[in-house]
Amino acid sequence: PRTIYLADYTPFTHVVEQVELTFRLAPATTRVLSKITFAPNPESDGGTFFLHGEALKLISARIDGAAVEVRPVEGGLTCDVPSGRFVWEAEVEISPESNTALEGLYMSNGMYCTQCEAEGFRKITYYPDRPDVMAPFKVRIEGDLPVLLSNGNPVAQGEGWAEWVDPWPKPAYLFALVAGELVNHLDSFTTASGKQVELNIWVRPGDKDKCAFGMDALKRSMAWDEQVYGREYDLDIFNIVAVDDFNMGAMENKGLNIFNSSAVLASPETATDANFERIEGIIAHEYFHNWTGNRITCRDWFQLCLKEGLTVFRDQQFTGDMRSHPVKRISDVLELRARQFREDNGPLAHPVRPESFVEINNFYTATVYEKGAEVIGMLKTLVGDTGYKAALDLYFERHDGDAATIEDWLKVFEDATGRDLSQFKRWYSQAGTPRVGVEEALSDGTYTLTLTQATPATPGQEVAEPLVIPVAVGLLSPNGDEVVPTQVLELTETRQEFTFEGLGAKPVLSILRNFSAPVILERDSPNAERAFLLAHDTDPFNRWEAGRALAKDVLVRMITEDAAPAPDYLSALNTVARDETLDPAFRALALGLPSQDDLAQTLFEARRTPDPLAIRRSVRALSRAIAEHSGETLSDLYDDMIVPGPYSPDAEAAGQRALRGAALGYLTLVDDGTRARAQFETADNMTEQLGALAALLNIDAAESELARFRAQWQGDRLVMDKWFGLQASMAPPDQAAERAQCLTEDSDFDWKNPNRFRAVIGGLAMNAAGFHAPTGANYRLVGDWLIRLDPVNPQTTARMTTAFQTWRRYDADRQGMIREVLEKIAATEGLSRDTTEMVGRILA
Ligand code: BAL
Ligand code: ZN
Repeated sequence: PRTIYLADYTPFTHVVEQVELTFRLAPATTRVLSKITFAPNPESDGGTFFLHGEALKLISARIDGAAVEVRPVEGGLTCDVPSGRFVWEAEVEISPESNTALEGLYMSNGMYCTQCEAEGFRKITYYPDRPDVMAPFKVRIEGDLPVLLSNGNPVAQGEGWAEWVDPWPKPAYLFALVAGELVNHLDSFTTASGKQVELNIWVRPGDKDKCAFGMDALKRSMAWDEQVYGREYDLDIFNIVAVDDFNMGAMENKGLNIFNSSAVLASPETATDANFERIEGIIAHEYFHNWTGNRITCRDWFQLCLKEGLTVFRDQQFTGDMRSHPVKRISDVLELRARQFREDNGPLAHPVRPESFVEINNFYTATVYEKGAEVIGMLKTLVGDTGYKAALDLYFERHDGDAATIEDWLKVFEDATGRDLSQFKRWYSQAGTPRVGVEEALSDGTYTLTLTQATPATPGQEVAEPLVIPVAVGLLSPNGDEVVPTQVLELTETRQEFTFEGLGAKPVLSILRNFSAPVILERDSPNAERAFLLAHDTDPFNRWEAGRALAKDVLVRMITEDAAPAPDYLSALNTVARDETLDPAFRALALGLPSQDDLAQTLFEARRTPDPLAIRRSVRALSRAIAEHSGETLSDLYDDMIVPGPYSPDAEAAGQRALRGAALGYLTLVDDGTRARAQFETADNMTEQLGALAALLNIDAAESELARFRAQWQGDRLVMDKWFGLQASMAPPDQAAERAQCLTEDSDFDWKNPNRFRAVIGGLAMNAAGFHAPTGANYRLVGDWLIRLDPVNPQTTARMTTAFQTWRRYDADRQGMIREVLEKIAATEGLSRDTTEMVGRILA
């Protein structure tokens, strides 16, 4: 397959002035008629006219009304064109019903829908399918279905047809069409300038009672973007559609967002608190793209982080404002470490703005999204709130209607704040997680902090340059008072000293407050200091972080030295759990232990080969010790944290349920599941029902509850995904292979549905000790399923190869077995470009 390079960017030969599309829908033989006005692009040096097109049956092509002879070339066609403006007309035939890749126009449960980002539009018709070609679209849909939707505003409709006009020029990746037997949850929103906008969430008839929360989240998102970023909505109507078969979470098509049903449908009975929060965040994310992504889009796909990093940053701010900033920050850092650090410290490491790719779908990654958001967070920290606001105002003013680049983005910050960002820009081009070292000294009242930085080599980047790292620090006196409030140190060199005057005694350092940069701190502070910070730090993130560092230290000693759970840690944790001045959601997070994957990576970095079974044993032993040590506290919490009244997904109630659920998880280890069984019986919401089921699965005593859960929820696809996912991810190591096999043979294992495939195969890959069971049976099972899925859905297959990205951490036997599986996948005849690239990079 061909590699594409950022350095090779050239503008398209033409501009598109207008696009008119007519769809005559039929499952196997949809006809797409296009009429596109092209004019020479003054910014192009010329070249051959080329249109992308894949899997299209060309019926006819005309230029200015006359038949034209086209020449098929790889990935599309060329033809001779007039030197000035001309009108291209084509008719093609496509087969939505046989499109299992879920890219382009496809069918899901009888409904037509599209997914065009990144390069799916070329499967709909011939077109310059690149984000820097923006045009207004007019769309006519003909089909025997009651609901026919596209982008923009509806302009005319009749029996079996509808016409839509989108006045805002957009790239083809934002095109969308939906047609089906759908019902709508209808609402409206009045913008700050008084414009009335019709809002709809379109779903299958049985799902109408699961839209209210999503609609409320949408209205809150619209209001928030006006208040915080001054961004108003710009069409008469905003439609959201829920689709069962979808590769991603959701898609921000202009005026017609298409959602994986798991990312929008929710009712108290079927969705957990975590689902509600995720839905709120994704609705906001897609809505915010209307400005950061749609009105200002990306020049080329290398600039993906321009819209994704910024939009993730915006949705994180939104969730923080809606809920709790410290809790959101801790959750985001947990995710960042679990997914992005894992990526950044392995064979798939790549810069936030990659410089080459084979298949762009492989770069919708935690690095582009989450590290992309961290980079924006650092920029905001460095220029301050006022500088950030001035830069964003300038960005919208200067680039509205543009297909922009990271250079454009950084330039608005430079122009608005006067700051030179040339060194900061390295965050976009340099992969790998920087390590920051810390040394402290106190002499004559002067406290000196020496910080160092180093970034390990990553694929294709042997030598890393120093970055601009904002390190937020505060100093506490030994009695817990803050002697130096938070200040941001700018670490720009490989080694740098910072001094603080007038300190009588050695202060306690609270460093990297609020996780001010996506780095790994290399600092072996004494556990007494960590316990002090856990009890006293004024920065909530670092309070949590101190507890986490303590837990990690205890666990590593248990794993490597067979140590007993440290009593100091147990009592510190107990104190936090009981502390009623702390938000229950925060306490729930504090009660969580580092993941088994996190521990495996920690051991690997300490040059020890992680043994997944030993890690699991120690985590379970520590959990049990916590349950025994804090039995009374946990039992009190379990009794006290009952939320009165009907279920509400709000942050406060969810936080109480989270703390109660954490307590239940521990208590179940020592009460034989009595409480969990009772909770399972009486739960009136999915958070409590699923929490009880998971607690019972954790002690391998959920047989009867699993059967009853299934009988109750058989007809609900999203809930059944939970049933599959929990079993795959929680099976004990010696049973994981057998259970996974059993789940894949289940009559409800609809493997072509990405949610279901991810629940089982992805769930198994997340079951650290189970996946790495010494026989290697699960490696082979996952490998064989990836080989089977690849011709059906390359995008989801390629995404799931990441199950193997950490393979070099493990012992020679496991590495050998994984290598064999990866080589078998790589040797599969006709393997997709997507999966070929991923497996090649993992093996390299
Ligand atoms: N643009 C793809 C889905 C998302 O990031 O919103
Ligand atoms: Zn996005």
